[in-house]
Amino acid sequence: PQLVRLADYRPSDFLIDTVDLDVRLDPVATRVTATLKVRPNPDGREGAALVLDGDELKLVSVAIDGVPLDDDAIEAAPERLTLANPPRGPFELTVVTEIDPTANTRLMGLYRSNGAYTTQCEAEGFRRITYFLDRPDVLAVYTTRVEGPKAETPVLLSNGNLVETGDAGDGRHFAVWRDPHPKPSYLFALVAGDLGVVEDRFVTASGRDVALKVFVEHGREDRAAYAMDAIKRSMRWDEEAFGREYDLDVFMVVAVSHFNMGAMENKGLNVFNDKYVLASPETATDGDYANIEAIIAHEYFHNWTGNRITCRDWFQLCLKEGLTVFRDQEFTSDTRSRPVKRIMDARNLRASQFAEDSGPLAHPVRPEAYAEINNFYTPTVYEKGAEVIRMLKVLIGPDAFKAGMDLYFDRHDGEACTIEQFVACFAEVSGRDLGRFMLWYRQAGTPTVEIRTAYDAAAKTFAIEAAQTVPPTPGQPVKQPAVIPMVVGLVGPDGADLPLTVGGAAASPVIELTEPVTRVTFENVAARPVASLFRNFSAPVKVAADLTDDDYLFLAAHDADPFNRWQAGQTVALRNLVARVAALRASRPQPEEPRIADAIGRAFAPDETDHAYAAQVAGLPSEGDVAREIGDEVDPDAIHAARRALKRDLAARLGDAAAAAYERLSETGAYSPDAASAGRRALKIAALDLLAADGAAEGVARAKALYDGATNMTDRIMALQILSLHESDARAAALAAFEADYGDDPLLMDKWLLIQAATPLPATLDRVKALMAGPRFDIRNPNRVRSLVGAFGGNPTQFNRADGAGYAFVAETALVLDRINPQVAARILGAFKTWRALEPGRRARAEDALRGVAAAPGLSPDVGDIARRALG
Ligand code: HT7
Ligand code: ZN
Repeated sequence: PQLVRLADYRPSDFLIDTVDLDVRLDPVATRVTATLKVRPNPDGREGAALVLDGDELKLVSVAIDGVPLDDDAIEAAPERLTLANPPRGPFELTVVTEIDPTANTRLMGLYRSNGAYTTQCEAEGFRRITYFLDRPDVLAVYTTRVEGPKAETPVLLSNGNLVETGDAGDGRHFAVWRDPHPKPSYLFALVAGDLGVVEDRFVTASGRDVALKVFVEHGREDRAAYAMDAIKRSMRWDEEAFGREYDLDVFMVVAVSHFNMGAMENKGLNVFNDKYVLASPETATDGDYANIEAIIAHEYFHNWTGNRITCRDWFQLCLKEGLTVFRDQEFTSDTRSRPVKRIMDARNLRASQFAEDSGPLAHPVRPEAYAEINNFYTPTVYEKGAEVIRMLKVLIGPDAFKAGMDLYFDRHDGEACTIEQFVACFAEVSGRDLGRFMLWYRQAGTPTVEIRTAYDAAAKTFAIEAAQTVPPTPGQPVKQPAVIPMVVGLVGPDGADLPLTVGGAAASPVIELTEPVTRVTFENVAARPVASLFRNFSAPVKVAADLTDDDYLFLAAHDADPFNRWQAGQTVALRNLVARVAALRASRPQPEEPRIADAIGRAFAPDETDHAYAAQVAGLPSEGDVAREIGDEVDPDAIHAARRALKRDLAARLGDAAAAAYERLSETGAYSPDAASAGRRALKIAALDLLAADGAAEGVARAKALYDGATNMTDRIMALQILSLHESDARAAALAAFEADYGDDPLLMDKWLLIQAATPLPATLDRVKALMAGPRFDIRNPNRVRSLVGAFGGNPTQFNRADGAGYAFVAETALVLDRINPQVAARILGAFKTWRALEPGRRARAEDALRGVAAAPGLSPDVGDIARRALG
């Protein structure tokens, strides 16, 4: 396969200053006339041919300055339009193409779903609409005329401000939109259909009156209020936290049902997967509300980090994605609970990014080569990309970080930038050399930091020795030490932090690990402390410290850092789970650690008021966490059994406390999605989960009662999820009732599909196959595919069935889907990202399945790339 390499970047030979698009909508033959003002790029090669990108395009005509070109002046193919001898100076190029939006099942470019037209252009979808220099460093001002039938497309939208509407005859009408901000083609959008709208307004800090519009399917308008509220709060927050104002007269969000990802930040016209817009207490869970708020914020924040300042090339994807994730994390931290957000982000990073980073698909935050860019919208680029920025802030401090961001916005507004240009802003304001810090962008792999501590009672010193290693990853066998900010505290015997003194002076809690081994000795340490390491998860690393379980239990009770207080309990539980797995595999009795119940049980204390935080404390490490901790020869069944045994043990010890907490926290009053109320529900469900551990009859009865009496979707879904874990009449009845009640609501059926696909029961695979053949599934809808096949791929015991049937099913489904939607098919295949860590039997079966995919004829670049890289 053809690899695109960062090292081969060169500026475009031509620039396009303006784009006039005339789009005449038709279900199967949409005609697009693109009039482009083109000029040679002074930084490009003189005399070069003009090569425009295309993808499955049908060319109708080409003209230069109004003069049609003969066939021999052009070379036209569906994937390329070449003009060998374009004019040497500026010229106007008019290209007419025809496309079939109904046949577009890839959902890239212009497609039609449920009768409405939508576009998706990131990363390389614009070339499926017209021939273009479809690369992010070609910025143009767009004017778009959309024309369609009044009856089917009363709503006609594109980027920017509406400048004209009118009748086009024949029952058709048109709208002209002009976006004054130069943008790359990937930010272009067009939406047309018969949609309902919810409207509001926002006045920016400088007094611009902005019309806000959320477009949804008719009849769903009553589910758009939360998204609208989140838009307004995001706009205000970006003004206050980053000094960024909105810059058009209208901001629009459109919810669509067929969408490859979560949402898309098209300039002034964000297009969303409807799952991340629509919410009501009866149909959405607390998690849905939190996702909607975060994703609305994320896409809105792109207006500055991504749209006003964009990427020079797709290798720089983390420039906009890592930074925008960082910004949405900060928004959520300010809006909800900062410690809880940090814990959830760390959990998520470990589950998705650490897993990716330790397997065959590992790549740097800024990759250096790709075969298919769609496969690099990954947790590494997004979430690790955000962690790198967070480390930068820890290293240079909040004031310099703010100054660096301001400089970045001032200096690069309207440009297409690189990571080097971004980091240079922080180097400049802080006066620091950040050259070595750049390794975080270049080196893949999660560093491990091994810590040794020593207290010298006579000298009253406490020494910390930190040894870092970065593991080899595909294409990178040898690594250099990273620059790792380790934020520490020394917790004294009374539980209070001790002052930090080094060299006779007050020391910063930020220790910079820059060498293979870094040592620091704290002075005047009156009594043996317990080291609290990597407070607030100050770096995305694995930590192996010489602290004892006693030390961690002490931190779980006393650490002033809420992240590490949570982490300490998790570490003890994780150690016990690893020991339990080893015992199971050696047929030894299960090792018990009764004090885990003390750490976890704190969550259910009657005087606990921070319920959201307590819910995190009550949660055990996941099966994936245990698998990663074990590292190789992983047996998912043993891990599942060990975790179940620990839960049983905890249920026996904490049953009364959990039951009391469940009663105390049970819902009174009307549902509200706010963070405190959601936290209360989360803790209640954690208590119920423990009470129902191992299918305990009393807990199952409570879950059934909660399901039957639920007054909101959070309780209903959580009860269903708990009931689904074990075969029972209550399980079957609740699943049947849910389908009967919500069968006509696809987003609720997604939850129903997901719960069944994620169940750790031997019947799961057969049920998933049956569901796939049933009426609630549609392979053309990515949400359905993710809910059923994606969730199955994340099911630790059933995807990893010892007989290999789980692997075969996902591989076969990916091949079928590849013919319809390669991007989503490639995502489904991501289930194999940790296959090499499995025990030999499963490993061999997973490899067989992957080899079958790789050998299949006619693979898309998307699936071919994942299969080949997964096999290594
Ligand atoms: N920038 C977007 C990423 C994206 C995407 C979205 C929908 C469909 C296909 C897509 N390809 C890339 C979303 C974001 O990160 O904000
Ligand atoms: Zn994004």
